[in-house]
Amino acid sequence: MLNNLARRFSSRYQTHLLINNQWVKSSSHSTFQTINPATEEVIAEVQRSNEEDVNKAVKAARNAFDNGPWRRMSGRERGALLHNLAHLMTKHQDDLAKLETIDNGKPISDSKNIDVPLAIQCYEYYAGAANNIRGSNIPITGPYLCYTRKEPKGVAGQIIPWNFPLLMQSWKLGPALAAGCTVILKPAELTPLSALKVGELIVEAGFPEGVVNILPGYGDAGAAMVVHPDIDKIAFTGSTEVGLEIMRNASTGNLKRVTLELGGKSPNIVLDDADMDCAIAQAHIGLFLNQGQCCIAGSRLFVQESIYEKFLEKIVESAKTRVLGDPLDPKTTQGPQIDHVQFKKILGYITKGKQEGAKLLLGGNRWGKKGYFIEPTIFADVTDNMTIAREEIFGPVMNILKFKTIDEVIQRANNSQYGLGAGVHTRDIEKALKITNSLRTGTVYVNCYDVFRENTPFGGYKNSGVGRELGEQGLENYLESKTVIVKTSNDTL
Ligand code: TXE
Repeated sequence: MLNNLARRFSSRYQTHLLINNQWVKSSSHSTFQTINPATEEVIAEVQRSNEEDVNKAVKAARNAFDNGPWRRMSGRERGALLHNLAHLMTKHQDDLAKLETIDNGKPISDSKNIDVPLAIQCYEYYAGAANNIRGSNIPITGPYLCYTRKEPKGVAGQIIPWNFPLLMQSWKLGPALAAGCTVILKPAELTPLSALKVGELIVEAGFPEGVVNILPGYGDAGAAMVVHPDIDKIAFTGSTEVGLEIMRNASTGNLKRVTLELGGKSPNIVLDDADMDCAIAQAHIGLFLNQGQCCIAGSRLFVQESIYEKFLEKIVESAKTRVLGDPLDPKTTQGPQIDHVQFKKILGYITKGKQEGAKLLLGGNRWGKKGYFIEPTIFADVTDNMTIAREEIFGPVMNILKFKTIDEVIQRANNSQYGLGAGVHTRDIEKALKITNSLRTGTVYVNCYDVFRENTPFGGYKNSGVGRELGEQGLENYLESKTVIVKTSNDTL
């Protein structure tokens, strides 16, 4: 039985599976609840996909790829559909931002100014890129014409997380559709709502049947996609643990192409010659953005010895200015954590930090009585071997470590299983470049942090992932290269 809120919700928004451009119930007819993390209330009952639904969606996507009109569309025509989608998302931007905020808990000002516009820009970028896919002409020895064609990989299975639901959907769908693949996308069970709203807009934009299929559900549906022999490519963003499992299982049944974007423990390094106010502002964004639920969060903040005490004083003052509260209030800058599981996990890390001897300078507790809010928390005197310096906390918990020399900080920064991002703050370009070139991470920010652009590759070294998303490299993930050699007559030589 639906409660009143959920009933009202489902009269306005989709809560079903999208297969072949039809909104359908799950095969098992089972549902799951999605919760507003600020109020702990049920927002909606959503249909829960299982393996049978995955089979149906793959069949639709396979048929659309092999036989449908999609296959014969030009890049310009695919791009036009992506433009339609971007346009419809712009028209519905307020609704999308609100859905994102109630389902995920992120402040409405972030949903409006970060998530929604970046997602739209991603679709716009790939709308243009669709008409710019090309192979090359290769002069070879002998009477031959040789060229390469770039062709879509086929059916793509895409599994996304809950921290940036709309944005992660655009990073996955944009390049896949530009390339000409068909897609089965599984949003995270904690945040299915904005993905389903985009599904409505995809149908309205005019994408042919079976090109985009959306399966709300849990990890079991994702796991069924990973082993399905008719899926050609898997793209996943989520935990390193599940990423490793996907890598192991993706060759069951067929040899899937795999891209993974996983966890991190990114070092953010502040040298003693940095503009301190700027470094503090960037370190603040780098850690507290999205309640600390960012894969690239600068969660190991290394500060050079001679400015250490002053830096601590100032960054604590800055963290005190965070405004916790109702995420729908435009003044709020920090919302709740995504759910009870993450909330408890983060509080567990805070306890560990205290037990292992880190110095708690700020916060450390639950905030309020309802919702999964955690106070902005700052630990100083963190050492490399502490649990909070090694494991991904994924919450508003800043860990500050002291260092003396550049060589020392490079070695310590690289001493991690992860390699997603890093930051360097200094006025000295030589030092900035030395550190940048020595770090084994997919992105390095110099005197900034958390700058995301649709045309800029994003991804990790080491256990932070495989491959790069966004930009041209993101598109390549969905393309195969075919070499064509045509015999010509000797006269053409
Ligand atoms: O991730 P999961 P969770 C990290 C972060 C967080 C931790 C756990 O540290 O605390 O992961 O989060 C689907 N086969 N990140 O448990 O389980 C799942 O349904 C296929 C970092 O939420 O990895 C969801 O759609 N799919 C990260 C997606 O995987 C499976 C963002 C992510 O869920 C599956 C999120 C399986 N066996 C968490 N099991 C980032 N890189 O930004 C689950 N899923």
